[in-house]
Amino acid sequence: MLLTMLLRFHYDRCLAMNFNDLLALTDEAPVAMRLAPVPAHAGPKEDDPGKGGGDGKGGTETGTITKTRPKTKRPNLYRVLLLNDDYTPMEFVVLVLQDVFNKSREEAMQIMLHVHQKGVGECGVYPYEVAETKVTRVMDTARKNQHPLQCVMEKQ
Ligand code: TYC
Repeated sequence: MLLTMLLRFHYDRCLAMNFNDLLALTDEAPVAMRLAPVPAHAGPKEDDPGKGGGDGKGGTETGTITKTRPKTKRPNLYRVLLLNDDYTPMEFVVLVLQDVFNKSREEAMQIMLHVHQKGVGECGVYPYEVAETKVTRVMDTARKNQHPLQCVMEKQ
């Protein structure tokens, strides 16, 4: 009878304890567990994977936010210039400006007159290979027609 009462008392005490109290009674529980109560929520929130828990497997994953820069480089530009001379006919220069540089008749006339008066004038600004092709076309056309017209390019 006494044994039954003792057992009953012990059983009631155990029911009144929470899990941490029970852990504190056992020698198997690690010291940290016995001293510190387990927080109700110790892991990362499922809807907030970026905070605290890393990949959810216990690691601490860190991310680096990098701003990606576009890898496009602006090409070097070259001015294509016509030089004046005393022999190339004005009409030939106007036709070249229309054909090679895609100028309107009026624009071509203006550029030709500018070169005629000032000695040099700009036909356009282009990336290296485009400028080179235009210079070659002007020089080839002038040579075929036996005109001394000169065309050059310079880095802008
Ligand atoms: N000066 C030339 C003439 O009087 C015309 C000319 C204009 C020639 C422009 C070249 O790039 C030039 N016939």
